[in-house]
Amino acid sequence: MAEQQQQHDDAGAAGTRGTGGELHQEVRGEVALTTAQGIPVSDNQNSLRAGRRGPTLLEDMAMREKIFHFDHERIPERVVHARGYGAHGTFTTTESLADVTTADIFAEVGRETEAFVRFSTVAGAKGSFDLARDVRGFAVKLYTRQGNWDIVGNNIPVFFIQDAIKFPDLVHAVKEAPDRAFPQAQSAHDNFWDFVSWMPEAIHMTLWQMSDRAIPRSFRFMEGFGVHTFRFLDASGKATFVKFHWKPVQGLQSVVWNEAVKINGADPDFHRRDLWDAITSGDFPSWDLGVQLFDEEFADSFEFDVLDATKLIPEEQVPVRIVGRLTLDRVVDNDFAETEQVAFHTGNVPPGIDFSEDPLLQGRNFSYLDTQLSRLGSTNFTQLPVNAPRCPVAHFQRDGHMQGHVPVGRANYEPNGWSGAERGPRADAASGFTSHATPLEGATVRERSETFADHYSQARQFWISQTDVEQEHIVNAYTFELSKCDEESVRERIVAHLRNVHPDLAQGVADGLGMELPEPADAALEPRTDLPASDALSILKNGPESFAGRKLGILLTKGADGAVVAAVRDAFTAAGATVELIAPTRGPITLSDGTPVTADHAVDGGPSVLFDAVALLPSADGATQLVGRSTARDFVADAFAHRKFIGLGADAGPLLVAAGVDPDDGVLPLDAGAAETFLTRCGELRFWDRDVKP
Ligand code: HDD
Repeated sequence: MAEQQQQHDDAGAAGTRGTGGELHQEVRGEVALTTAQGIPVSDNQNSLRAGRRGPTLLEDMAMREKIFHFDHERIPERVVHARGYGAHGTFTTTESLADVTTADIFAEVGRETEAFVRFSTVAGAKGSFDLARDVRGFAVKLYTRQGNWDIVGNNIPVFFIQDAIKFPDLVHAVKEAPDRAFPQAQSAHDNFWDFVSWMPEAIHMTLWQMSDRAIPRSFRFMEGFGVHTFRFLDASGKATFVKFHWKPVQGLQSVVWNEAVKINGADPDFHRRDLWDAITSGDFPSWDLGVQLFDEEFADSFEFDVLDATKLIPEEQVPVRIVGRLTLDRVVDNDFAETEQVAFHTGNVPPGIDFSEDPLLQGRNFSYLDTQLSRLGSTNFTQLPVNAPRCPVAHFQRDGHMQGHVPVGRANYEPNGWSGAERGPRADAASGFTSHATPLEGATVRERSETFADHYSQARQFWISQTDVEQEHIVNAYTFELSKCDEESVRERIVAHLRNVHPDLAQGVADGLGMELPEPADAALEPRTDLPASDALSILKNGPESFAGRKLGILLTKGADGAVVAAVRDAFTAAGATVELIAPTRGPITLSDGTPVTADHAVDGGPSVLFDAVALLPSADGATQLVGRSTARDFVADAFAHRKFIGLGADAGPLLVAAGVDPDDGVLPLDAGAAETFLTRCGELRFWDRDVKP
């Protein structure tokens, strides 16, 4: 059977993997089309009918089976994180953690563990656009030798709420309103901000959400966080608290809001296309796994409760220790089979890792397993190839819809008196999963510890850790979102909370909205003003060191200087960047030196928002031609407004003038000799000193 399966898999692109089928049938050297029952099909164009112009016959089982299957192709989308994109990879352990955990994955340096990652937005439907202002999901499945370990995280290290009982309210509030069914994939509406205004614990997270973290340039350029405090357990059962971080080797990068809005129109699949292109071109993205380890003593002395998911532990207080690297190197074969059917669960932890009492995590541990039944329709979803552990599985769970295993033997219960193969598996206290022996006390209550009561101090810490540009973006984002709220009282209540965060933030937003500053909101605990800034919280302080992995767009025309185009292309490509050409049409054109080139985009379909930097290299005639096209003028004006570096060819001047651009130090003259200098400047990604308001 195993051999037959292998042959089956080898059948090629037209084949299917992992269905347990037999050898494909062949016809004239090609794979024969069959029904799902394996019956060869003679005609896939015409249904069986009574006479050439007569009605179709019920007897046409091939047609009925085909349409039956099609009618049921869709499954319910995820109730949150519906829009996502997945890829395969490998996690390599670079530092042993054998001193603090028995988890096999950290037992020795060099251990490789297969991985699957799904990135997502939270609020939008499966078909929504990629650059919504939203939190990004960062869910990692590690197929360890002791079973699957899922780190179901986000690209933001804190969460909106402290208790899972509020999750349905949060999600209802952010999704489209139930009566009108809009707005889609965004938080800029009354319901969301109304909810937040009654939930001061959410304010810290909204600072992150209104920062550029919520409009990442790519999945490749964002961090991931496990959010909660977990426990590592050593062989003696001793616990060490741990928080998980994924740090992109590519550095952090976001787009600006005006750009995000335009990208959503120009390429709604911007993020998934980026990941697909990077992996298929061999530019494999990597993240370092970091752990913050701390003990009870630290937890007791820390200013906030380590069980409160609306708080983080600054890296300056507990450094992030890098212990492994995750590299994504394979796109999926099939989006539905893998990315849509992958099922993550915070409860999936191998021996050596355990939960904390974080009330958000505790609720999640119920929700994830539960939701898979609605979504995947059977308790047997663990048998799907993307979900199946790579280590042996042996249990007495039996039957259920779509049971794909054929258990042998008599025993389906334990203990039993059978022997040998009949006996079945047994639990083992020494090697099996154990839970931390946490001393617990107290009566049953519906109360929150007062250690969860400070809702503003870390929000302020986040604010003061940002650069001026980042603060400006946060003010603009709150202003934009609240300006979409029709209810004046909602705007007032939010600004009242912001007064407890920082006066500059509150004033900036109030000015942007054209309103008087309201009184500060009542605070359960007086906000602290003594927390120091933390550089790790800023994107711009943690940017990349080069233009590698980024994309340059060259706007050119027939007769463009071939030597300059070649020099720029060579320099950027050698530095690990991608170069794409934009021309008036996609058809082949000839450069000044006779080189034929084919554009990757026609100018109407390749706006500058798709690129990290642009070069304007038209011929003199071409520049005159482009001046007359609004899309070419927008190309230049947007690149300038989004503070991108612009390489200016000798004949491109008229284009700048037509776009209304007054060149500054971020607009660099570009000839063949200047390609390297231009590349180095582009490594800064944006010319933030540019004085523009998009
Ligand atoms: Fe959740 C999906 C991350 C709180 C209930 N969540 C989901 C996904 C991610 C997160 C990345 C997508 C997984 C995938 O790609 O398939 N969720 C988080 C984080 C949270 C969080 C970082 C807070 C720290 N979630 C949270 C709570 C609950 C849920 C408090 C419920 C009480 N989340 C779900 C869910 C989903 C889900 C309903 C939808 C689809 C799925 O699980 O498989 O169970």
